[in-house]
Amino acid sequence: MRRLNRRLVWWLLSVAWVAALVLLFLGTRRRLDTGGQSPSSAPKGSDIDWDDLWDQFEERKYLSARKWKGGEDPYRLYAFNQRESERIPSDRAIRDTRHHRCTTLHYRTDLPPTSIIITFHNEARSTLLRTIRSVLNRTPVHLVHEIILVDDFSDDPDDCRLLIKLPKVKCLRNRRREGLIRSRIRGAEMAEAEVLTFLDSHCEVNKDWLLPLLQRIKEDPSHVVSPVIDIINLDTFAYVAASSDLRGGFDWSLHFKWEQLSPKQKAKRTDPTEPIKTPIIAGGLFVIDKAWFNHLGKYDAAMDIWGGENFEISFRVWMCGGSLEIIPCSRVGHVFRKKHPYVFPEGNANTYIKNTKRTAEVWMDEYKQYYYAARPAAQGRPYGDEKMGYIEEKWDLIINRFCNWLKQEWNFSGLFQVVTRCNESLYQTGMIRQRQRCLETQKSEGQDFPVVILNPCITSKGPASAAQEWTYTYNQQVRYHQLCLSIQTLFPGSQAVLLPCKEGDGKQRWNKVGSHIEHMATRYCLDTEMVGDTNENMREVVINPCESTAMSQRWEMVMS
Ligand SMILES: [Mn+2]
Repeated sequence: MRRLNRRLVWWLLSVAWVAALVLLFLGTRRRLDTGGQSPSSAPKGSDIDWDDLWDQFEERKYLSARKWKGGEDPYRLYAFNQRESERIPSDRAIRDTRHHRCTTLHYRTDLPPTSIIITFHNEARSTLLRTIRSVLNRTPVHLVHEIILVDDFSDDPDDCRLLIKLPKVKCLRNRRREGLIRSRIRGAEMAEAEVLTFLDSHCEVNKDWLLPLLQRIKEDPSHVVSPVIDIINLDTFAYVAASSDLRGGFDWSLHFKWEQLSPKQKAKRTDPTEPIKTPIIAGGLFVIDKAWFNHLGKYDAAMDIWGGENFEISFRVWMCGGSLEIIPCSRVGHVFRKKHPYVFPEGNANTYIKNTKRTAEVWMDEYKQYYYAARPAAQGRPYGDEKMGYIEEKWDLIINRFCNWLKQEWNFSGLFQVVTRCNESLYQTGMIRQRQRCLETQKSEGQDFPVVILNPCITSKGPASAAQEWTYTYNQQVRYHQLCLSIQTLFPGSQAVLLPCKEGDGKQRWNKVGSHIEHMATRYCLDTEMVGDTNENMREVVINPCESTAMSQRWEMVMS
């Protein structure tokens, strides 16, 4: 009996062995079949396949490593030390630069996988490979749905094509030079995952970089998040920790710069792992929910090559009720260079002017004069034929989807001013009714401004109904043209009056809470009282302590 068992075991083992050989053979064939197509992808496989794929990937050959000659300039092609980059292994270890408290955080187990989009034009093979390899080495496998390389018409078409042998990597190649912006749009359109991660092509991601970013998006998909960007030294390729007390800022010429948090803001930050809200993102590296990216209208596709797109997308995110954050527990290194190594077909300065001018024209309204003052060369410059259609489309987008910038509890100079017009276009118009009667304005002799009364509603459109037409604005004013609903005194029973609107006057702010209209400064409710004791139709409009059962405090805003 025991002998029979042993035989059975041997037999089973032999079958398993043959089966494994057949599978291995098929697996190899499948891998070979996938090469050379565009767009195409590496085979899907388990983690175990990954090592296998790395073994097959002939790194030295891909890098076409060669001996550097004495007089050769290693900075010539890429404006960083190419020789040093080639000397450093693609999977080198780097220091974990996070605050030690980050290592104690726990992340959700249901984080969404992401499509990582890396666009490049004539990138050094060594830095591009290190970017990809650091992602594959330092990201949980199940969170990387795919890595989409968008080769923006590099001189050598093989740069991208050879890399699809790596796990999860796909390659798209543009047929002509499109620039970063249109390349990213192309990558995003092809992405299969629900979250998009944009990475630059000369980065190295650090330990657990992706988890806190995805976590933030899982919490609220309108967050657009960016890591702290560490510095990879362009001469030595040393990985250096950047300060995590920085946020993005800009001057009126629309030049991006890093800004120190103020001492007050720093003092408020008791938890170093908390996100830092930022007016502007640097633009190279960020994570965004795909549906939200599409909802915002993606990028301005008429922008060329590089630059300005980070302002444009940042303004859009804030104005449409999202937020931009730097997540200190996420660290990604980036090779910062002193100049662009590649060619701008229309010239570097011209392209930057065109792109930022589009941003100013589309988003900055009267504040664009500051832009022109800071960048006089932009005046009279062309900025693309699609301008008008683009602007109209974007304004529709904002108005339809109701940006709620002011609902954000905070603001910052500069950007706050930029959004003024956006907010002014946000209002609702209609009647404010109490059963069959409506708030009405009535001119009266000897008064500077019309008085506010309650009169039977007029539903047919015309001059009569105009006196019952109110506008409720984003900043909680109840307006009749240039006049705002206000009160005479802060005491109960005080009459509601119309006064010229004044921005920031608390007496002119009203909040709709259920069927009540609450006066913000006093917390009393809009109420009606009979005048004298006979005429039921004549009621005056006052404020009184709120009472949930009082019919005279029930209002309906019939707004469009
Ligand atoms: Mn870069």
